[in-house]
Formats: sequence, C-alpha cells, structure tokens
Amino acid sequence: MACTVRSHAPTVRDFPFSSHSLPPTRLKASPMSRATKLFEPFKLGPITLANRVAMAPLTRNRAVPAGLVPSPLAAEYYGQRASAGLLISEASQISPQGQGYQDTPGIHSKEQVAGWREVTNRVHERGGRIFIQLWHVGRISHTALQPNGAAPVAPSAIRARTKTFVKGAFVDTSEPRALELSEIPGIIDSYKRAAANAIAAGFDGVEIHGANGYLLDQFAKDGANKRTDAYGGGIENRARLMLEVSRAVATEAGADRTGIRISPVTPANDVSDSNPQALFDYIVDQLNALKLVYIHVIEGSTGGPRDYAPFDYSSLRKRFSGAYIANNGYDFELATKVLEAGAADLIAFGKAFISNPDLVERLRAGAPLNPWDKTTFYGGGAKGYTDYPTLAQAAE
Ligand code: 8OZ
Repeated sequence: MACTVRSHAPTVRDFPFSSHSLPPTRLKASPMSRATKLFEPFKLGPITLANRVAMAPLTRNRAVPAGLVPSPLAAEYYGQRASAGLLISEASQISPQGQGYQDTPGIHSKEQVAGWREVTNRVHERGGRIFIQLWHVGRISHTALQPNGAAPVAPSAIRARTKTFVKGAFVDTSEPRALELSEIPGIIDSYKRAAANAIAAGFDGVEIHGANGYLLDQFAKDGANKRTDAYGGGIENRARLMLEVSRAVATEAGADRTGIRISPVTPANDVSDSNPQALFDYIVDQLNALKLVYIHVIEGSTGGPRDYAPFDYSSLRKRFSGAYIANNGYDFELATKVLEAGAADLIAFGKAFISNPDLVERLRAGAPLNPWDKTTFYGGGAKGYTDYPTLAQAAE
C-alpha cells in the first residue's frame, strides 16, 4: 500500500496496516444469548465448523528467530481462540525466498512442521479447526531477508512504493528482479511442498495467500506485471500463476481442503489493476472449476474503507459454488445481515480476535469487546498476544 512515512523513529509496532485500525467496537452488554446464523454450524468440505465465525490471518512477527519456527506461545495463542468456527493462521512463507518481514514463521522446514504440530494439536484438543495461510511475498521484501542477500523476486523489476520491517527498522522494499520463466515451476513446487508440510503438521487445510499485493496478486494485477511471456499481458496470462498454484496445492492437500484469499481492489502494498472486476470474475470462474473449498474475499481496502473502489462482490459469490468467506470491517450486525441474506457463508474477523480470544462467546452474549493495543500487534512476546482476558477471566 502507499504507506505514509512517519516522522518518529519506526518500530516493528508501526507496520503500515496498523495505521488503519478502527476504534474498537463496544457492543451493549446484554444477558441474552443472541441466536443468529453466525452461531450455526457450517460444513466446509469434509469438516464441520462449530459456527460461521472465522479468525482472519493476522501477522504477529513472533516466530523464534532461529529457524523461524512458531514459538510455544503460538500454540497458546491459537489454542485460546479455538472457539472460532475456523482459525486461519498468520501468513507463513513457503520458502526462504517467500519471506518479507522480520520474524514471520515458515512452513518449509522440518523444525517448522514440528512447531506447527504443537499449534494444531492444541487447537484440536480444544475442539477447533485450523487452516494455514501459505505466503510468498514476491517483491514486498528486502535483500537483508533474502537468501544470500539476493534481490526479492517479482513478475517485473518494478519496486513497490512501500516499506517493510527488517532488523528493527522500517526500510524501503528492495528493487526486485523479474522471475525467469524457467523459475516458475520451482515456485509452484515450493507451494506444493508447503501444502504437504501443512498436512503433515496436522492442519485441517490450507489457504493460499492471493491477496494484499504479494506474489500471486502481483502477477495477477497489471500495475505490477509487465511481462510479455505466458504469465503477462491479458487476464488469462496474468491469472495463470495464481491458478497453477491453486491446482498444485489442491492436488497436494485436496481441493476440499484448499481455500484462497483474494483482495480485488485493495491498494495494499502498492498494487493496482485497470479492470479488477473482469480479472476476478475470470479468476473465480477458474477457481470454481478447480473445486476449491472456499474463496476468502477482502472487500474494499485491507483494514480500511469497505467502499474504497466500486466492485460487485455478489458476482464472485454467484460464480463460486464453494464457500464464500467475507472479510473487512465486519461487526456483529453486518455479519448477521450478510449471512442471513445468503451473501456469505462465513465472516472473518481480524483485529477483534487479537484482543478477544473468546470473540465468539462475546458476540453471542452481546458483551463488550476488549480494545486492541496497536503497539503490540507486530513482534514482542506474551504482552498483547496471549494476555487478553476472556469474559470469565475479566470477571474474576
Ligand atoms: C500486516 C503486516 C505484515 C504483513 C497481509 C500478511 O496483509 C500480511 C501482513 C499484514 O496479508
């Protein structure tokens, strides 16, 4: 996204997206339990979710620096949130090249698989379900995070006008190099191996990160993709990588355990497209043919206005026979309205889940929500991660 450079010294607590934080929702306390579709079970492929509340993928930058393995605190954090119908993990790089920020976890090494196994065990013990989000950042990275200090890779050698966070400071993303055609099978293979690792780690499924200006979104959108080969030019060519990755991951994990997150109009990470409706109508038609289990759609500007740019999301809903997960700025009222209207199957909540481990119970009771603390979103330890109280703990 076009990030505003701040005048004060940057810290890991100041990722661009945190500037979009909405004021915490305070709902009127009510002793009644609210019965809406939000709390009804949902069959997602072979698994049954206890309710229609999903926890959106949330970058928290707390992996153990040596090996970028999820820490024991991560098992506690996800376990605390297991009453969500579906947890979607923080974005996790599929390869060392796929990393773009400090201390994000991976899903490419044995040690990472073992770390994630602790997370999935904890969530399952508590009756929850969890998918992992598979991530390749493409050009949203820095040479300091790349193997051998190499340039990050992208569809085209165009630097994104945004920042990333490296070694305790904000830095401009590095000038990327364009991927050679001959390298693309290797990228697809990394997604496949990551999907196999995810299943080995006990995840219920995988979500491909096709959103927010990262690699697959960079290929799809003509602001970032100026290629002249089979992966650039018209819509079919630009969509090719996202679709080839989807097919490969679905082959590995099962289409009924493979979802994808998309953000048709977001300006996040300096990405743009001249005709997002035509592009995403085509992409969703193809995802439907691949029989993916869900599309997870960020409606509007990520973490910002829902009406950022005109787009007909119902067109995507109509084209896709799997589940539709809606995200961005939902509260209880809007979630209920959209589910009752049949415009979505699940609603993903982001920041509210950071500060409310028992978000489902609070929504059901109409109880107030804990406000979130932006300064502990990215990096650090237990503070702002595993120490937000449940309603029961708050009453102690
Ligand atoms: C916030 C900070 C860093 C990365 C995304 C993975 O927006 C992210 C992300 C969010 O999808």
